[in-house]
Amino acid sequence: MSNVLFIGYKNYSSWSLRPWLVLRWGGIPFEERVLRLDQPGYGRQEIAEVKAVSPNGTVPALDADGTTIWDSLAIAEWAAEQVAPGVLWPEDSALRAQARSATCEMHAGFAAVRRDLSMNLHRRLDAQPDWPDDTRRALARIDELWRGLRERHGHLGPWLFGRRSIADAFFTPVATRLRTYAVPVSAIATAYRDTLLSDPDFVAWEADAVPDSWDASAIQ
Ligand SMILES: N[C@@H](CCC(=O)N[C@@H](CS)C(=O)NCC(=O)O)C(=O)O
Repeated sequence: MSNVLFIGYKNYSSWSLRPWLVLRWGGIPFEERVLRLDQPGYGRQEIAEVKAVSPNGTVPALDADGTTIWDSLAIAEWAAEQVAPGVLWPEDSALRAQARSATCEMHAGFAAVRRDLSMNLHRRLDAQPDWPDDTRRALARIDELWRGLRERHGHLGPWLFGRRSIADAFFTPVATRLRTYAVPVSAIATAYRDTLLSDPDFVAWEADAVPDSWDASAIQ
C-alpha cells in the first residue's frame, strides 16, 4: 500500500498540519509532498499543480493507494478506519461523539480566527492587534471549549478526551496561533496548549517549517 499526502508549506498550512499529525499518530506510513501555494491561482483554488492531485484545488489531499481524499477531516476519518478502535477516536461512544463535535466545530468554524490569526510558526507578536469583536468572541469560545473538556476529562489524561485523538490534531494549529499572537487564556487552556506544542510529532513538523517561505509576490 502506498500513501502520499500532499501538503502546503509547513510554516503556514494549518489545514495540512492536522491530517499529517493524524497519520503520524495512527502509525500509518505515508510519503509527504510539499506543494508551492505561492503560485498564480492561489485563493481561487486554481493552482495547476494542486488541481492535478486534488479535485477542488486545495491541500491537504491524500492519495491512498490510488484513492484521492481531498479534505482534512475526511483524511482523518479514513485514517481512523485503518487502525484499531481507540487509537484515533476515543473508544467510548459518548466520548467519541463529543470528540467529533469538538473536531467539527473547529473544522467548520472559527473563520474569524483563521482570518485574523493566520498560522505562521516562526512569528511572535509582543502586543495583540486590535481584533474585532467576532475574533475576540471566537477566542473566548476556544478557551471555554478547552477548559470545559479538560475539566471533565482531565482524570483520563492530558489531552482533550484523555488519550490523544483526532480532536487534538485539529486544535494544534490553534495552539500555535495562541503562542504566535500571545493570546491570554485560562491556566488550564494554557497547559493544554503546551501539551499540543510539545507533542514530538508536532515538534518534528515545526523543525521542518521554513521561515518566510511564502513569496507573496508570486501570487496573481
Ligand atoms: N476543507 C479543506 C480546506 C483546505 C484549504 O482551504 N487549504 C488551503 C491551504 S492551507 C488551500 O489549499 N488553498 C489553495 C487556494 O485557495 O487556492 C480541508 O479541510 O482540507
